[in-house]
Amino acid sequence: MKKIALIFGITGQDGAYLAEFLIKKKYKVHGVVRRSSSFNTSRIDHIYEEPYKKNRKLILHYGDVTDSMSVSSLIKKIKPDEIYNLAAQSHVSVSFEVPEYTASADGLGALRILEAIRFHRLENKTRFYQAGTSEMFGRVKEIPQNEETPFYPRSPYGVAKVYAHWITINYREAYKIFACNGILFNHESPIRGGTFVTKKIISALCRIKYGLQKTLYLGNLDAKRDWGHAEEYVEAMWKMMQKKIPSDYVISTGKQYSVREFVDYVLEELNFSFSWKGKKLNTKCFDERGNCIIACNKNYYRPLEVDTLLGDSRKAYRELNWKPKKNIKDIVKEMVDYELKKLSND
Ligand code: NAP
Ligand code: F7E
Repeated sequence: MKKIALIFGITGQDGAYLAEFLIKKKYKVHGVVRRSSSFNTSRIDHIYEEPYKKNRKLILHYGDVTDSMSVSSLIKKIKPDEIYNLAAQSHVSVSFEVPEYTASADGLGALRILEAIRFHRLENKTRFYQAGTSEMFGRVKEIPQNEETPFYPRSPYGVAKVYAHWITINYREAYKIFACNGILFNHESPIRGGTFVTKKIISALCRIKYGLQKTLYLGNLDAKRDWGHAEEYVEAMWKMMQKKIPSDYVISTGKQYSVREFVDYVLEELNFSFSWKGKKLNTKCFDERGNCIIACNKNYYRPLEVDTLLGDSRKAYRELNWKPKKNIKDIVKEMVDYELKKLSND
């Protein structure tokens, strides 16, 4: 019998990689897609199968984690072996603008799924993965951060995810559901959303290189992040779900770089000669002809910042035999190559 997985958030970066990964592992994958007036399935179009096809490996359903009825009826109908809750309003900055929606989708979304598992008496069948985040550490209490580090979230996004984290543990302890939290640090890829800083930097600098754009505007260049590769991180999610006993795991590389250092790597990859001038909001970067190619703008600063994140994934290494393989330069190169190829095809 094939295992059945249900992915909430299948159209996102991680959802797409996870669906591909599970299909390769011979799962039957069900995915939940939000109805949208424009197409939102570009990341999974290559694995999409028409509904009239028999024995499909991938089946899509409309639904939304803010809508209990759709969550509950899908879980009742599909009776999955594994549920991955990747659905979220995942942009930290946007969460300050839509805090209530973020709380409902990112916080209560997890509860709605867990409650459906319990209500339909699937506690002994259905395993649950919650997409937790390093943003829960926020104003960090220790460096590096591990599974024991206390949370201090700094955004409505982080706060909502802390709720989801604890409700997952609560349902694990109260109802013995196999439920685990992945506490994932930033992870990127060529299919990363365009408004996250890595993809924004790479798309803009590639366009600047080819004379299609003049300047890239950014916010806080001093923030430090621990960046890994999304494809490797979805494997860690799956590994957590195969354990005998459910637990929570930090997934990270253990290396951190500032946003400015990330920019440097991209400029080097694109063979720019460049020089930085100024400080904080007045920081600018110039190319060899004296053109200002990067400037800061206060609109891209957040009401509160998470200054530094650095993960300690020794537990994942020990218990899951999981370790990241790609480093920051590999990630930058892969994303730059993808972007340049896209530009040359446009
Ligand atoms: P993403 O690209 O923004 O994808 C989010 C997914 O959630 C999309 O499929 C989105 O659908 C869906 N979604 C949003 N609101 C929904 C709702 N109300 N109901 C159902 N689906 C909804 O995010 P990602 O980078 O793949 O991240 C996956 C998960 O991991 C998220 O929960 C994120 O918060 C968490 N996380 C990400 C990182 C990271 O660095 N990438 C790190 C830690 C944790 P649409 O395509 O229609 O928008
Ligand atoms: O920002 C700074 C910004 O939006 C990274 C999500 O996947 O990872 C992600 O959240 C840093 C921040 O990611 C710009 O202030 C400077 O310090 O790429 P980001 P994030 O906020 O770390 C975590 C783990 C998640 O869980 C989230 O879902 O870069 N920054 N200038 C900027 N950030 C953006 N977006 N745009 C700028 O212009």
